[in-house]
Amino acid sequence: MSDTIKRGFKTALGRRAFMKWSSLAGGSAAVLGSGLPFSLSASEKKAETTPEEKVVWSACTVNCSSRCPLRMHVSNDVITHVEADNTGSEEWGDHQVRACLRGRSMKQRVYHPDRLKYPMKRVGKRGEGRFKRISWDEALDTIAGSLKDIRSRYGNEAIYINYGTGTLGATVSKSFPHSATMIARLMNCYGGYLNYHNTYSSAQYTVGLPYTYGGSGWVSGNEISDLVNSKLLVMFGTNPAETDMGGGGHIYHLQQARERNPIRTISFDPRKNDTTVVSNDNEWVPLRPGTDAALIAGMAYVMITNGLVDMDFINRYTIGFDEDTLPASAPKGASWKSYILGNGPDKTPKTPEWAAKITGVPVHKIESLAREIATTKPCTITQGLGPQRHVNGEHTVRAIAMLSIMTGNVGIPGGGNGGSMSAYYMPFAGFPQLENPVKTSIPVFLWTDAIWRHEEMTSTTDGIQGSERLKAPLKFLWNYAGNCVLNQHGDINRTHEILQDENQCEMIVVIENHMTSSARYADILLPDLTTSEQFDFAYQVDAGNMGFVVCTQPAVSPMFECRGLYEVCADLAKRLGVEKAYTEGRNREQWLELIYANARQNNPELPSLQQFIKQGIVKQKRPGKPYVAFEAFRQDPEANPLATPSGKIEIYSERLAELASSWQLKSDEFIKPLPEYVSMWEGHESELAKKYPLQVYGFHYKARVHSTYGNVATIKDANRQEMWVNPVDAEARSIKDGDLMRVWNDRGELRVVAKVTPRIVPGVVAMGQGAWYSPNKDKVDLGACINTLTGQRPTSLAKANPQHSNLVNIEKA
Ligand SMILES: Nc1nc2c(c(=O)[nH]1)N[C@H]1C(S)=C(S)[C@@H](COP(=O)(O)OP(=O)(O)OC[C@H]3O[C@@H](n4cnc5c(=O)[nH]c(N)nc54)[C@H](O)[C@@H]3O)O[C@H]1N2
Ligand SMILES: Nc1nc2c(c(=O)[nH]1)N[C@H]1C(S)=C(S)[C@@H](COP(=O)(O)OP(=O)(O)OC[C@H]3O[C@@H](n4cnc5c(=O)[nH]c(N)nc54)[C@H](O)[C@@H]3O)O[C@H]1N2
Ligand code: SF4
Ligand SMILES: [Mo]
Repeated sequence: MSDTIKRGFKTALGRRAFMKWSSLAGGSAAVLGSGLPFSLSASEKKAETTPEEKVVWSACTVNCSSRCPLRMHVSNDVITHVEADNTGSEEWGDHQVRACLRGRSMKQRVYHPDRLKYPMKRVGKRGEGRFKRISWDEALDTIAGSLKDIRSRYGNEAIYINYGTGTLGATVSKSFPHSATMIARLMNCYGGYLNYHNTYSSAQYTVGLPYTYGGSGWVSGNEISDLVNSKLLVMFGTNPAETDMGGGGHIYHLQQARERNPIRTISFDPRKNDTTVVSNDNEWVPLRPGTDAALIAGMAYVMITNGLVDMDFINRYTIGFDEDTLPASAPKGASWKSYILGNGPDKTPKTPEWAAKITGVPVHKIESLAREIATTKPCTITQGLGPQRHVNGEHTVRAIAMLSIMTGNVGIPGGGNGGSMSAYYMPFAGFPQLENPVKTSIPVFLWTDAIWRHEEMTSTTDGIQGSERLKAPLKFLWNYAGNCVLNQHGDINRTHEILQDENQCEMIVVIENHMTSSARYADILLPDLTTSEQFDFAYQVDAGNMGFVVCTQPAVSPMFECRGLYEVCADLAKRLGVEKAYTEGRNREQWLELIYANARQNNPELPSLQQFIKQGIVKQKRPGKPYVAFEAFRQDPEANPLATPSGKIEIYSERLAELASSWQLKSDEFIKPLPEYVSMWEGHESELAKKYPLQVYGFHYKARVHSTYGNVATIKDANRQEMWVNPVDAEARSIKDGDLMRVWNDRGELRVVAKVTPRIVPGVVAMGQGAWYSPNKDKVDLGACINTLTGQRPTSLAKANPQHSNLVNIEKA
């Protein structure tokens, strides 16, 4: 075992290793403060040496926004089973945060046979999955050598940290955003790296909605617990029963609110999703994917022609509803009302008949729902992120907001702004970040483009930020706790092609727990510790009416030659000559102490660190009333204007009109100042639908969080990977429930079992996204990963991933 490895074992802090380390270090009391916070009490020490069971706090830090606490039962340095939070009570706001079955299966991930054990280097072609075991020294020397070489030839802009959300709930081992990772810290000491902006989750939302409401980035809706004040809940593509499953997740708060206030719910979704089936007073309104804006235009027609629009609200708080409130720069006929009534450039009234043809929702439904939504006040109108993960997503998010605006529900309790529901989070602190000397940033979805066509990419063609253009090709790819090299990025076969050319992207470093499809494309593959093997803080930012943070502690010793990221980057820093800047003389425990001290400054109610470690979890009920978005603006719009150019809600956006004329757009690309319905280049109205008549998308599935947990056999067995097919589409193709199907388009082909069900609208098929890509020799994906079928063409405004907008055909295999 090399010195480096020995050092790694010590500093990577398995509980035993840490004990040994801290007793060897001797000075740990001084280092760690008088309370010896990270070492064990006498009784705990006793437990260490006996085979008796001990219970260690940990957490599920994946990207499902629940970040559930876990209690690892350990015997003889082996996890025997996993339990959920046992603190608090049944009371909402002091509740137990009960992990879902995925988190409770954490043991299966820690001990999975595909667990990466040693550093490895690639010996076959990229993606072939042939590797050779190497030492940590060789691995780190190779990485440092490659960084020096690539930097000297292309500069720091050629180094990129890929999107990865596998541990975004952690602090030291945090994987998202890239700027908060230890890799970013290391690269910032070494001249920087190419940034990304936006996310795969919500780019169309975070880019689109601020044009209506101002500011930049995420626009929060009313807090989910504010639903106790509502009379009607209208959800567009919202499915917390699957996407926010944990005991601290949105579904729990939704149910709690409903128990207190059993309101009727209308769910617009191509699927009757799991959230919609759980309550009696839910109405499912199926519609075609990517057509929400048409449906809303049709409802707007009913509201406008029947005098159901809240004109007092419109006149005081908005611009661009009618011709009188259009900004001076706007042409005649550019208002929302003109668009809806057919007095705009397209001369098409957006009647319910017009909307019914596009959406598939019957005329009488559009009429009756428009009346109900306009006359039931307060009404919460909200959206998940499914509706925006489309070619026209930036328009859809603003169109959904139009319903809240026309009905005057913005800024009041029980109402909302049409955005996603928000949640309280308790103040805490993160790992202090260093500044990135490189300012250039690419849209997150365009990293493969940055490999092969960087010279074409400018601010007006590809949304490059921080610089006019992209000056260097992407040559060095860091990929930590992410599966977006292959599995989660668009168009797997195209990505494979791009990555095959080793002269283009020259080095791929993957840091993982398991042999994922992305890991197979690594040049150097590093085995990481799991959350169960290291000290960290796991922090909940999306917690309904109660925030919490967990002190995750090593349940078992580091396995095999796995090492923690902080320590690995410290060893790389040494090789790059930036150790002092990177560590600032601190080890992991000292950083955690500092972070906790910062957190206590932000949140004086936190207990001492020693107490926190002992109790494992801190919870805080939200003080005061649930958050109501734009409440101050509603109360006094002159004193509290929105952060839009006009200070008002901008139904017509001059800024978008300006982008539409200054950006270089292809003939079928579009940026419009109004939230109009625009048909998609890959949708049911496009030319391609003649060849591939079915729309397909991958919903976020309870079997996994993206691809994470996708290799846990028991969960897989309980949630088969299957494609939902309407009986009409199945019968036309003689497909029966349970049949294996061939699914294909010009980009790829997969095999998946049919679930024939009326819970999906005809003309549309769907399956869980995130299944593990596993191609046969003909590149037919037997794992049924949706990204075998998706594309790499970005949306017009956000330059984002329209991964829900795809056409395919299916037949019995
Ligand atoms: N077609 C389609 N594609 C999509 C989506 C979609 O809806 N449709 N959704 C998109 C969205 S919203 C997102 S956020 C992305 C998510 O994409 P990713 O961020 O890539 O998410 P995961 O697939 O969960 O990959 C996380 C990886 O982290 C690893 N991991 C977990 N814990 C640890 C750890 O402690 N250490 C290390 N080193 N690794 C760890 C897991 O093994 C897993 O491989 O996918 C996007 N892709
Ligand atoms: N179990 C589990 N939970 C997760 C995740 C996971 O992978 N698994 N991923 C997490 C992450 S990172 C994210 S970003 C969120 C994602 O959460 P979302 O993006 O909200 O999840 P989706 O399943 O893509 O979409 C939600 C609903 O929108 C519907 N939908 C799709 N297209 C349209 C449309 O055009 N119009 C309308 N009205 N509805 C549409 C889908 O059928 C689905 O029921 O979930 C998080 N939670
Ligand atoms: S997957 Fe999500 S809901 Fe399930 S345990 Fe993990 S954090 Fe909680
Ligand atoms: Mo996401």
